[in-house]
Amino acid sequence: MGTNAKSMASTSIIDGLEKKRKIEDEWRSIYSAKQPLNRQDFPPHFTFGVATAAFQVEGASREDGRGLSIWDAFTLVPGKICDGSNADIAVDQYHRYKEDIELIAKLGFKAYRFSISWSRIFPDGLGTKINPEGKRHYNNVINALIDKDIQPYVTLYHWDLPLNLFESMGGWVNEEIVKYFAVYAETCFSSFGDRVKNWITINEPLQTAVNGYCTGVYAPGRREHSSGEPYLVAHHQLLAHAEAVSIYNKKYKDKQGGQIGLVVDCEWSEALSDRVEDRNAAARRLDFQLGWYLDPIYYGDYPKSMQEKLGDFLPKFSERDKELLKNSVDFIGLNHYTARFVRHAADNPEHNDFYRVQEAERIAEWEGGETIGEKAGSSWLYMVPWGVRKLLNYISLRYNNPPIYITENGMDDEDDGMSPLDEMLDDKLRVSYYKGYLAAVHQAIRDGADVRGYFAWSLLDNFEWQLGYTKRFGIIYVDYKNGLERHPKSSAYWFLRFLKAEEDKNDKLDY
Ligand code: GBH
Repeated sequence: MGTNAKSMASTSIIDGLEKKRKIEDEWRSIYSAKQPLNRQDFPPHFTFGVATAAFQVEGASREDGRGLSIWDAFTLVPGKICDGSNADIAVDQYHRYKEDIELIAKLGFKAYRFSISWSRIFPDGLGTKINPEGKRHYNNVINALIDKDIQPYVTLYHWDLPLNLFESMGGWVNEEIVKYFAVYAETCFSSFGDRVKNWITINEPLQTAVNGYCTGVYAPGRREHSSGEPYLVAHHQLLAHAEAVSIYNKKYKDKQGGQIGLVVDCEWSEALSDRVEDRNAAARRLDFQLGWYLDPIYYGDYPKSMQEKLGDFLPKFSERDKELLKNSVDFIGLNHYTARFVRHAADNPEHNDFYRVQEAERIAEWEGGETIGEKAGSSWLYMVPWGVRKLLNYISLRYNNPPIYITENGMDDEDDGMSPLDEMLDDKLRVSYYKGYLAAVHQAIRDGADVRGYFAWSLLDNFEWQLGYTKRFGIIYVDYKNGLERHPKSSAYWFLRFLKAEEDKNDKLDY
């Protein structure tokens, strides 16, 4: 870097700090005017729920005919999971679903977002023979929820691809997968759709594309063709989503009266300065996280910035694909945790894929230690409540005010095994995270965003993918050393008060 470039970069960083402080000041004044919020401040039909995913909570990995998934195989590869753990037992929700549902009800949540394990329904993924035990299990879960007046929000795919579909055909790189996903999805609609009115096809296709097929941090751990495979994988996930939705709309929707959507994940990207190249970099990052999936759905093709940067690596949609994809969601599910400032960085020939070039553009920490927000347990997660307001407004503007559910939001604590239980249960930082983010969601609704629901991630501490059990995202603590006992944290009691304020201010969790 020449001297010139260097001094430009440092001015840009100083601008960034000023900008950050200004945004924070503005947010602080809105935030303090809003506290304390409670459920009544949100629209009456707004849904409050909690979320989990099958692989992270179920366990019972080899019971009742379940087939293995790519994550079962991945956890066996030495070095992939930081504490060497696996999810064979996880937090045993497969056997404890009644107790967990009881807790959800007691806390006052009216919805539970969980995912179905594809390989419990079709052990080899091929869709030829349904596993009756798998179907029975989810029937039990759904019935138990409805009994307690909790609406199931069901994700069909939260990363646990049947292993056979990877081993026999490469998983998501192969377009054939679309038809297997369609058979699985239809089986779920016809088996459970009389009671499930809220469907999500795929959770965070971005993560399967980039971490599954570029960095290799997630199953199936592919890195070999990182400049091409992620884009194929994303493409096929979009087509699978569209196919499933088209089946639902044609054959089930009228009869069953439900809605169906896609869950995308996105950080907020704030340009570090008003310089054009920084603004472009921030906009481009949003394209590469969100536009990648939502532009084909709302505008029929990938964002221009992706087409320009990726050329032939970006697959093309046929006219039929475009037709199927067009408006193929009733709502957008948004998983959102954190934000970054973004500063333009020149393409670096050392980075062999565009994903890494963009990672180099993100800024969360300044020299001297100031951060974009308070740090959570995971290295990527900083508390930046104003980011969710900006992101919701951005989505509303760009996609013409679609219905949005926040399908995940939350933060984690590090578990170093040293802190006493009392301390782990009194999760003050998590309470302030939820207060801040809910206030920002509330503000976005006032700004005009059509936000319909909010799900806290997560109901329980659970298997946090490559980080194993070292990070705890739950509002309920799980005691891994003592029979997986559940203990509500302060944040769970906070939600109870928030949700039930109108019913009984002194309601206590009898647990
Ligand atoms: C969600 O993804 C998942 O849907 C959920 O299953 C998970 O438990 C939750 O996050 C909490 O992590 O380790 O630096 O490579 C949110 C988006 C994308 C955030 C991948 C963490 C890993 C970054 N996630 N990212 S790194």
